[in-house]
Formats: sequence, structure tokens, C-alpha cells
Amino acid sequence: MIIYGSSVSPFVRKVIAFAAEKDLQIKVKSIGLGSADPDFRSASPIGKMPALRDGDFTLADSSAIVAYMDALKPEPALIPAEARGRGKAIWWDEFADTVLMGAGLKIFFNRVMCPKFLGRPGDMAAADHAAQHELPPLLDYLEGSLPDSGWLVEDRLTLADIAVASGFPNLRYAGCPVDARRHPKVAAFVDKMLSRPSFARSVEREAKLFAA
Ligand SMILES: N[C@@H](CCC(=O)N[C@@H](CS)C(=O)NCC(=O)O)C(=O)O
Repeated sequence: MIIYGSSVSPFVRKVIAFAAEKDLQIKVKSIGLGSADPDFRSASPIGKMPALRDGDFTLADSSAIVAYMDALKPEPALIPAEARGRGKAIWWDEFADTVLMGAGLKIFFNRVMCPKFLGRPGDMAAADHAAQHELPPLLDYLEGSLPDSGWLVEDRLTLADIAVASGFPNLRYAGCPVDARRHPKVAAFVDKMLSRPSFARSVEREAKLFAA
């Protein structure tokens, strides 16, 4: 099974971590943003990473890909079967992909990607606004929602935890780590998740790219 993308993308990181937690063998074919690679393009109709190729089957979008993986290898079940657990796991995945990463990528893209990799200045005002005004209420919400077990759904590891954790390395690379004084539960959650081998391998590799 091939995954097209780069783990620097939180969406790709999510798929890589999900596959690792399932012990599914994948090969990551590294491609850049907006790549014209024809194999990638035929798997990703809108040109966004990640995309998947499994034999003659192709699929795009991280949420679609993890749903495919979960059905392909049901154990361990990372998408709950019980109605409430399932609904909540999908909610956290959606929250992570659109809202949390929406704010996080505004910070990462403008502070890091533009100057470091795209050769142009980022919109620092947009990044600062996201860091100061958009992100904190989202972390407040997460802080208030994290159960004492430290797992978002069913008191065990699910897609919810993987999806929510996936954007935090980008925040670290952009000089925006979680403030453990304001968000102690979130800080502990992020540390715990990013220390899992499913995340730690890619995070270790990426950290070298973003060292000052
Ligand atoms: N909803 C998609 C989002 C994927 C996405 O936005 N990927 C970005 C990288 S972080 C991308 O490939 N952007 C390239 C572009 O917009 O041309 C998913 O979950 O896979």
C-alpha cells in the first residue's frame, strides 16, 4: 500500500500514525505540495496529500483513507462501533482536520513554510492573529473536553486521539508549543501521543528539517 505525501503535513502524519497503530504495512512515496507526479495525481483528484494506492484502488483524503484502513484491518478497532463513540470519534477527526489544523496551518505555513521552503515571506499578521486569537479558544475547548483517562473517546486510543494529536508537531515547529500552565491536560495529551512510536518516528525525522 502506497501513501503519497510528506509527514510534514498533519493529514499525512495522521494516516502514517493510524497505519502504524494498526500495524499495517505502508510505503510512503514522498511528494511535495501540489506535486504534478502523475501517479499521485491519478490517486488524488484535487491534488492534495495524502492519497493512497492499494493495487488498482486509489483514494484521497486522510479521513477516507483511515476509514479504508480500519475496514481493511479491523483490529485494533480505532474507529468505535458503538453509536456514541463512533459519532464522537468522527467529530474529533472533523474538528482536528478543519478547525484545529485550519488555525495551526495558518501559523505553520506563514511562519515556517513560506520563508523556509517556498522562498517568500509569510503573512506574519495572519499567523500572529491565529496564534493569539484563533488557537487559544480551541485549546480551551480541548482542555475542557479531555477526560481524566487522557483519551478523547471510550477511554482508549482511537482515531480521535490520533487526528487531534497530528497537528501539534507543526505548532511546535512554528514556535507555538502548548502552554502547560493554561492547558495542562492538552500538554500532557500531546506529549503522550507524540511519544508513541507511531508518531515519534516521523516527528524525529522532521525535527531535523525544522531545527533553527
Ligand atoms: N481534507 C484533506 C486535506 C488535505 C490537505 O489540505 N493537504 C494539503 C497539505 S497539508 C495539500 O496537499 N495542499 C496542497 C494544495 O492545496 O494544493 C485531508 O484530510 O486529507
